[in-house]
Amino acid sequence: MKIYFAGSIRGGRVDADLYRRLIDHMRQTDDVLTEHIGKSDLNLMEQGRERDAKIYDQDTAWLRESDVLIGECTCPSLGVGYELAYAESRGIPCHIFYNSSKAQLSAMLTGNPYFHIHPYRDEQEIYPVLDRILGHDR
Ligand code: 6IA
Repeated sequence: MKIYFAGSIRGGRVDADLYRRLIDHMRQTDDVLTEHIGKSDLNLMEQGRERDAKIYDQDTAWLRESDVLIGECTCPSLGVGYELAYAESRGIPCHIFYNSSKAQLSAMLTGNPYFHIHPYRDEQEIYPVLDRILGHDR
């Protein structure tokens, strides 16, 4: 499966290591188009309209070719919210994970029956759910 993994970048990088572990897990069996989300050395200060336009074009192209969007939404991110709406408008299945002991999700996500929402309290709960979504029940 082609997976679009969405996680916060300019919204904050507190969960970057978690993103990397989730991406590494999914990469064992599937194709993660957005591996960079888990990188620890992203230069968040680097910006510019031209550069950002390239990022937008690339990410929306990847979204259109993905089979599923997996979002980690504990750390709120405008970009991830946008990607979720973009995926919904194109009928791409969306699975949203968030740590319910650390964050409350926006009602615009929890209130929308299109989204599959997976609250967790411990990271280890995520992996079997991911395997089931990707069709790798172990
Ligand atoms: O609003 P945010 O920056 O938190 O949005 C994060 C989401 O937007 C992620 O799921 C990404 O798919 C996408 N995104 C945002 N910035 C980038 C990016 N920047 N590269 C690729 N995808 C991005 C490169 C680093 C940049 C900060 C210089």
